[in-house]
Amino acid sequence: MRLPGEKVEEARRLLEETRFAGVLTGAGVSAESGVPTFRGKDGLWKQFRAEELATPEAFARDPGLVWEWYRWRRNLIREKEPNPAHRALVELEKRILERGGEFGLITQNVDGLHEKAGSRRVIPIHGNIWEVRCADPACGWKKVDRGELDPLPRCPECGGLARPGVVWFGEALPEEALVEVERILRGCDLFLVAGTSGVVQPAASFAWAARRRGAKVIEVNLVPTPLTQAAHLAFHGPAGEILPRLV
Ligand code: BV8
Ligand code: ZN
Repeated sequence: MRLPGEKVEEARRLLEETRFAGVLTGAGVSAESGVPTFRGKDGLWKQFRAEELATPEAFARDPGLVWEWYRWRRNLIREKEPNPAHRALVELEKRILERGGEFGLITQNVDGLHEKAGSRRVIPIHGNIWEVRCADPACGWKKVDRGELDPLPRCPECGGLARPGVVWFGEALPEEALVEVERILRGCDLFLVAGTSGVVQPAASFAWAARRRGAKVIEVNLVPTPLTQAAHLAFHGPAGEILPRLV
């Protein structure tokens, strides 16, 4: 059993030597900003179930209820600020790019806090809760709107229903995001997974894919997850404390 100090030293060495780092974040990275996670004890979905709300079927059945949940979440997180976990990832990106390395931050989070903290190479694979778009894909209207929304927002182009600009269960991830993810998984020599329960696919398979291609994997999460087995180094505790120590 390696002493924590040795583990920290080894993780720091990997972060200093990497030529191409990939990162995957989940709700745990935003937890210390006061953004509720999905499945933890204060989980968002405790009172709701994903199948009831974050699916096209739920929206077709009761768009008002689905919008009520997203408007509640938007109001809850609008004033939240990035925490030290987000800032450590901004610092990591800056250092790696400054020394001519490659960097990509894949996030499952839809709260926009990585961008708010200053991360540049962000790939939001599950969309953006601040984006509103036409529910009819043929229409194509969309807009980032951080304001208060109507109970049932309409598309100004075609008058149809608008929907949150996020990826629901059963929906494919954006093609351009998947292309970028593939480039990272193929090229990275280090893959850092932070604040995700490793349940949702396809994101939960990224660390395994990176490891299979020879990358070193580091996990930072409050508790062990199915991804702990994929990690060469796993740190269990708050990301807001651990990430700044590693970076
Ligand atoms: C797809 C956007 C195919 C919306 C989200 C079986 C049955 C049914 C479906 C499936 C199935 N098996 C696989 C599927 C597919 C499904 C899936 O994975 N289901 C799971 C539930 C089994 N996946 C999909 O449907 C995906 N699409 O597969 O499409 C396809 C292909 C082609 C054509 C058509 C279709 C789409 C998945 C995207 C769903 N959208 N979000 C919204 O936000 O409302 S997912 C949602 O979960 C969020 O994005 C969230 O980020 C994500 C993952 O959750 P986590 O981020 O990990 O958060 P969680 O709370 O779970 O964990 C937080 C962790 O942090 C915990 O471990 C906690 O301990 C830790 N933590 C807490 N505090 C801290 C901390 N760590 C560190 N520090 C702290 N302070
Ligand atoms: Zn429209």
